[in-house]
Amino acid sequence: MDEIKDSEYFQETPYTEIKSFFDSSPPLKDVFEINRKLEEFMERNYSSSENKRTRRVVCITSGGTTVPLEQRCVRYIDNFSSGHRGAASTEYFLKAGYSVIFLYRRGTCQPYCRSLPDDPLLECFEITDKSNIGVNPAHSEAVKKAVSEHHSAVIEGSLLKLPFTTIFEYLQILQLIALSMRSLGSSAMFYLAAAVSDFYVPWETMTVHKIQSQSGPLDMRLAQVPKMLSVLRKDWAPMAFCISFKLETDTKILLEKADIALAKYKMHMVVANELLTRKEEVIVVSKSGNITVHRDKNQPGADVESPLIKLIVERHSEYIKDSGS
Ligand code: 9Z3
Repeated sequence: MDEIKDSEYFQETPYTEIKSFFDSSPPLKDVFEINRKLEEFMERNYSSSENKRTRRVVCITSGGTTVPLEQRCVRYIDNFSSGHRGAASTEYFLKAGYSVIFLYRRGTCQPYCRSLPDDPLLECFEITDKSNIGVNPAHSEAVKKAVSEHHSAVIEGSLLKLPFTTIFEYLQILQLIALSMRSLGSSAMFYLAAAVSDFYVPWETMTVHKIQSQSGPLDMRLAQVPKMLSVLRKDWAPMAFCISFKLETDTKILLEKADIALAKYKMHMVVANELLTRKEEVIVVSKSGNITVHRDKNQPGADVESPLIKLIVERHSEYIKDSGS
């Protein structure tokens, strides 16, 4: 069994490490557009003026981050995540009345698209006569449901989708989102299901051009990605309700690791899951004890996210009540 060292409990990420990560990251391309979308979204969903809606807002992160090996990137290291957890959770949070900022890896599973075939454009549509195109009847129910539910979330303005690819983009956008949600106080929630790289190549030490293979075996040293969870809790959005995920493939260390994350990063909940059984059950770890949440096996197609989000919403309501807002 992996030995978990005491230092893992007590070491906090030094601010200098976090600052140097951001200072040395390549600048975010669409920063103005992202900030504009965030401002518009917050204005629509949360305002102190009485005649406007005041809603709970959750930032859901989804999919894996990449670590480029070259600045003009041909090769990269990836973190596994299909995005199913984030997409399904988005649907359940919207159903529960939350507004959702969905920070997702480009190309991964999207809300309301889970029951569509792998290649929806080509498989769901067919040529009906010479000039028209229609929905293949085999998929018409799934398409109708996906389109109408997605459209109502978009028209209502309760779903904002922001894509990322690299670890640099992910952490920079997460910071922008957190700072824009700061004023929501305890109505804000972070549900951090993205699979985030632990190691990366700092931009300034990265080769610009494609690494050449004739130089023999590749020998490279990866730096540790500073953990941003503590700075999210302490500085970016100190009143927000924060849930992180812990993924392991060895069940023997899963709960121990989740306990460490709960204490070290002062999370309100840690959702512990094992790779092979992640769609069947998760264990919610919090100060008040552990709760195992299962998918309802008697209902075909039932998701583990359904009871999971129900539990989280209950806990968030208690948190809002206790914090007096
Ligand atoms: C998770 O544990 C997610 O539940 C999964 C979902 C990635 C397993 P899918 O997208 O899978 O439905 O295919 N996410 C967090 C993974 C992670 O990187 N956690 C870090 C860690 O375990 C903490 S931030 O150290």
